Amino acid sequence: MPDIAYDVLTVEAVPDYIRSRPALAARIEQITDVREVGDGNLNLVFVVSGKDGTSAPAGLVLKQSLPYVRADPSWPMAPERNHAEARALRVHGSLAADLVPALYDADPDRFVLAVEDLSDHRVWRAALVDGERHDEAAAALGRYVARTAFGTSAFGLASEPQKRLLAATVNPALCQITELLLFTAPYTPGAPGHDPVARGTDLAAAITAYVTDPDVVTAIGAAKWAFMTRAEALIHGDLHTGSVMVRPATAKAEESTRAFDSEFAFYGPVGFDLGVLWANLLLAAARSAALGDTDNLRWRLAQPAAAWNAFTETFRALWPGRVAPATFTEGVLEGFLDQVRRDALAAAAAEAARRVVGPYPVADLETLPRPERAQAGRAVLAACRYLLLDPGAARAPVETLFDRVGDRL
Ligand code: SR1
Ligand code: MG
Repeated sequence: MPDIAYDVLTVEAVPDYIRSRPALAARIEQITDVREVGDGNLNLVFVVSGKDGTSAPAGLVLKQSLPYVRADPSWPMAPERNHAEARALRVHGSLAADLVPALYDADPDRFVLAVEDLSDHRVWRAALVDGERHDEAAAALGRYVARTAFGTSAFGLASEPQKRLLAATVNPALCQITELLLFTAPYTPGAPGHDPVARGTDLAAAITAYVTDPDVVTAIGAAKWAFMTRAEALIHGDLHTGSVMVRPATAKAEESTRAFDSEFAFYGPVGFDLGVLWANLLLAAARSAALGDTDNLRWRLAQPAAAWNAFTETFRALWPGRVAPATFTEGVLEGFLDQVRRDALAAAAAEAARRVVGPYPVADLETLPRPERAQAGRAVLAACRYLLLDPGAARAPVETLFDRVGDRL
């Protein structure tokens, strides 16, 4: 294990750590339970439960970045990603407080941030794997993307603060992960993670055909260029269903959806967030198709349009508040939304394909029995080819687009 130049938290060390941070000590006076629950690829995550000063239940979550990838300690990774996440949570929290976890504290020296405990929620991907339906989640995420995109773009912010925010949120290390895993390694023989037989010989031929198709490679290269250069807004940067917490409605509370884990946030193309979300809904749909679960398949194929419609409605509702309305005309809005849609299509294909081809697969497919898994992988690649290359896909309304995707699953 590499040497670490700062103290790494353990379950035993968490109570003293909380006592050392005034913003946290004020929230939780008596700690009754600490659990390490990190199951992502990168960080340590602790859920802390106890009581506040009035003996009412209290809880919070600590997230600490390590100087390497947790899932692969041989891969060094700057812990400053924790600062990127704190910055994004502050900004996104100011624009969409009901759709992200509240930020309680950020410790820049030990790369720890503290956020609201969402233990009454669960990760959306796990809920999807279990066949649950959260009817408001996709629309909530569409609103989240719209509010954070508008509010950090040059439409919603004056020129100088917008440029200052852009400069303060560059996130090179995490952008490089995405450039490598989504847009480069799958299409580069010899690159780390380029291994067409890693997922079994029954998928290898379909993978090789896809990643060596010159039209696919060119379309992915264009999407990579957009990802690297189109600095439209402070986007989440990794909005897959494992970065979303959901809670069903109860007698006491409404359904809730929160986008978390925004350490990949940077100024990028707004369509990237929507495309990554669409891709993971497509993977969930491929699971339903492989299991012959037609009800869930239909529901899952309808979710990308629910996200898109909420995104466009919310963005249009914010549009009258834009800066410089004389030059940011209705035509500019329509052109922007069309660009977002096209970026989303390509990002969806890049994200869905890398989950079939590359080294970070998803439970939606991995927990299927073997023959169904290979079948679902082939179907996802056929859908990606449609999204990337079919001229009809570029024009179709999002509802129709995902009906056609469904024809391929
Ligand atoms: C090394 S990080 C691998 C993946 O996990 C994150 O959630 C991102 O999706 C990244 O691509
Ligand atoms: Mg993550």
